[in-house]
Amino acid sequence: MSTKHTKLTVKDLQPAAGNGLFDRRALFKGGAALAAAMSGYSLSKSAAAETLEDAEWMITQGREVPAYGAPSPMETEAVGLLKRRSSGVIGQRRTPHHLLNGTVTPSGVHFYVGHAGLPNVDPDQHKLLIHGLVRQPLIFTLDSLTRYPMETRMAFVECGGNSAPFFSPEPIQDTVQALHGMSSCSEWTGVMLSTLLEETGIDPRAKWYISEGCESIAHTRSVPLYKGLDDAMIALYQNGERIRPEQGYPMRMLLPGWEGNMNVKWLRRIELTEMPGMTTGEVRSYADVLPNNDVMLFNFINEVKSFITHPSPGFMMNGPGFYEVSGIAYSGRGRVSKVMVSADGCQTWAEAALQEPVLPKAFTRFRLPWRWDGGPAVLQSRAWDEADHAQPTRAEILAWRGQSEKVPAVTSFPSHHYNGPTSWSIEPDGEVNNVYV
Ligand SMILES: Nc1nc2c(c(=O)[nH]1)N[C@H]1C(S)=C(S)[C@@H](COP(=O)(O)O)O[C@H]1N2
Ligand SMILES: [Mo]
Repeated sequence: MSTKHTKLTVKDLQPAAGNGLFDRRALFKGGAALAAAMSGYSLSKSAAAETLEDAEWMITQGREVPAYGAPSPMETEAVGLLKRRSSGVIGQRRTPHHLLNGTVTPSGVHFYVGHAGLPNVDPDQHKLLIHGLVRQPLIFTLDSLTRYPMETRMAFVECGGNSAPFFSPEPIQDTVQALHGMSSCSEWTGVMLSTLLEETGIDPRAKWYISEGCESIAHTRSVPLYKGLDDAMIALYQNGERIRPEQGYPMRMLLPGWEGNMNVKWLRRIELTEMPGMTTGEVRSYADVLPNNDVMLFNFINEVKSFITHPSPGFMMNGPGFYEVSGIAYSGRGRVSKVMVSADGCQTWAEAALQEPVLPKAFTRFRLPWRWDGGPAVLQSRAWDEADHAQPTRAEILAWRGQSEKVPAVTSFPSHHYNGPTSWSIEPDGEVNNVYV
C-alpha cells in the first residue's frame, strides 16, 4: 500500500451528514487508508499471510490481438439494453450507466434512438445541402467538409423521453440503464455550422433552420438560428473515430445541451427559414401538455439532472462498511456547479466532490465517501448548474408537469423531460431499490 497517504482513523474524520456520508475532501486526503479505516479491515493482506496462486492464463500463451479491439469477453454484462419497435427494427439501445465509470460513454454503448433502422450510407456518395434563406446555396461532400477547420468538445446527448419512468405513480423497479439509459456523453469533432454559414451567407430574414436526415423516414427538426450560430456542430468524429452508424454516420447535427431528437443524424439537408417547420418531433412527440392544458411546444434545453450510478438497483451491498457513492450530473445550460448527496432520505446533505475537468454541457462525475452502517438508508443526489438552476424535487416537477386530462392515454403519466431526483433505498439485506421520498 502506498505510504504517501496520511494514516487516518475513523475518529479523525468529520461526518458531513446523517447516516454515514463524509466530507468530500476526505477523498483526497485519505485515499486507500480512509477506505481501510472505514471498512474496519485491512485492504491488502501481508504477503507472508497468503501466497498468490497461478491461474490458467498465467501459464498459457495469450490469444491473438484483434486489429480492432473489443471489450474483454468476460464483460458479458456491459452491453446496451435493446428495445425493438413493432416493425421489428431495433428502435432503442440504452447505456449501462451502472456498469460504467468516468464521464465518457464508450461508443459501442452510446444510447441509440431511431425509427427506421440504420441506413447504409456510402460516405463517398453522401452530400450535405445548405439552402433556403442563404445568399449562396452550397453542397458539401464529406471530403470538402474535412478541409474546414474543426473543433473538438465533450457533449452529452439525451432523449427527451429519458427518465420518463419517474413520472410513474409507483416507482418502477429496474436498473439505472433502463431508467436513465437514454443519455450518453462523447467527445465530438467536426465543423461548426457557423463556419459553413459564413460560406453560404445568411439572408437577414432567416430566424430558423430545418435539419433533415437521409434515412427512409427523413427525420426533421427546426432549430432557432441563434443556436446554429452559437455551438451547433456538424459532427464527423465520435471519441476519436468516425461517428458510429448508430450516431449518424457519416455526419450528424450536434446541438450541445439540447434535446436529443433535434440532433439530426445521417444529416443531408439544412434549410434556413423564417419560421419553424412544425414537424412531428416538435408539435407531437416532444411537446409537453401541462395540467392546465397549455402545451409547451419548443422545449429545447435538457435541464440540470443527476443520478447515482454506484450503488444502484442490481447491486448487492457486500456488508456494512466503506462505499463510494458516485454518479453523473449534467446540464444543457452549462457546467454543473454543485451536487449534494443525502443518505438518509433528504434529511441531511453533504456536498459531493466533482471530478475535474468540469465541462459545460457534458457529463460530470461526482463522488462521496460513505460508510454504510448496515441499516436502512435512502440515497439521493441533487444538482445545480452555473445558470443557478436547481434540479427540482419530485413534488415540484409533478405539480408543474402533472397530467392533463386531454393527453391521449399513451401512458397514464407524462413521458418526457423528467429532471427530478432519483432515490435508491438500501435494504438491510443489501438490496438496492427505486423509491420515492
Ligand atoms: N435522422 C435521425 N436523427 C435522429 C433520430 C432519428 O430517428 N433519425 N432520432 C432522434 C432522437 S429521438 C434522439 S433521442 C437522438 C438520439 O441520438 P443517438 O442515437 O446518437 O443517441 O437522435 C435524434 N436524431
Ligand atoms: Mo429522442
